[in-house]
Amino acid sequence: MSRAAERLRLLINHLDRPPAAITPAPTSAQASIYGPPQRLRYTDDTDLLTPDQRLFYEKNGFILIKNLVSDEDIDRFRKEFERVCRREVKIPGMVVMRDVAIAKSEFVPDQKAVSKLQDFQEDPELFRYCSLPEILKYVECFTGPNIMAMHTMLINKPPDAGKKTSRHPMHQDLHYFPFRPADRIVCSWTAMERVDRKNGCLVVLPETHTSTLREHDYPQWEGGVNKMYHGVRDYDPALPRVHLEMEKGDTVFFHPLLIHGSGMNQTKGFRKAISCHYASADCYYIDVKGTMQENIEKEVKEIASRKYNLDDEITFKDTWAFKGRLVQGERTSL
Ligand SMILES: O=C(O)CCC(=O)C(=O)O
Repeated sequence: MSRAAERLRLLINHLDRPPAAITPAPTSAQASIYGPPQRLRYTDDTDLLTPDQRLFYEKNGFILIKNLVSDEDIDRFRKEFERVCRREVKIPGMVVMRDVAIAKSEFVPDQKAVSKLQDFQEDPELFRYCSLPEILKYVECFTGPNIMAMHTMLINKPPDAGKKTSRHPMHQDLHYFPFRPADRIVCSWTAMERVDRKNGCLVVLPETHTSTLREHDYPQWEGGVNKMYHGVRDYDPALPRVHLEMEKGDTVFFHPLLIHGSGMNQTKGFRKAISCHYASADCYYIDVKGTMQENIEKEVKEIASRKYNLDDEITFKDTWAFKGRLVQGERTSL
């Protein structure tokens, strides 16, 4: 057993112990409650995460790793983003999203600001992010060794024009995914500059990854809401929240059921982050017909059919199978 695994075993044994109190000697039924340590559900032992880090993720549904991606790589991603905005490169399949309210772009004047690039799997420079060994070694702790990059984004949160449209409603990423099991999916999100409450850092509700998928829809926001930005219909606003303030290169890994979102960008700068959702290649597709995910299925199919001129032939599963890319191991299922 590795040193980390041994320490974890000791920690779990410690946590599993009954509270220190004078109790009668356990009966055989009670003794079984305090039997062998529970298997950890959300993380694997790959000798990378320390026992404390594993327990933190198991309990909270996220973990922040400082200084994981180099400045040099981030500067290269930024340059490629600028090239896309200036239309110097055209990437097949990439979706360039524009903010509903901001009518001035960073790199192309007199245009709506690019708020997000989605599906950059055909852009070799941006897709390098998804194959970075320093990211994949963490991803493997959650997905296991066969890893698919399923969903890629570069988020460029624009300065808010006063309508609060730069906010991202609180949501669970699993709402968008027709594959399971959820515990073998993880998101990596890397800050491309300092992110804090002023420019709209990520906000997470710890421990919500242990609950189930909730109903999502467009929030009723007065100033409007960006396309595909669905939010959880009802969650307890009193739940504790953590604002993830991060420096350039810091990376957070989080579970797809963790409720999260991001606040308004109250600065004049565009807040940038790059992100990928990974899934174990051993995951399987599900049919979302008749489930709460039907609304997102309908929207995605409409967009894909329009984009590829395919009428109704394309399925929700097709849209995912088409953009998923193997980044480690074997493409066993997805
Ligand atoms: O970067 C952000 O502001 C939030 C991104 C996010 O949660 C998402 O796109 O699902």
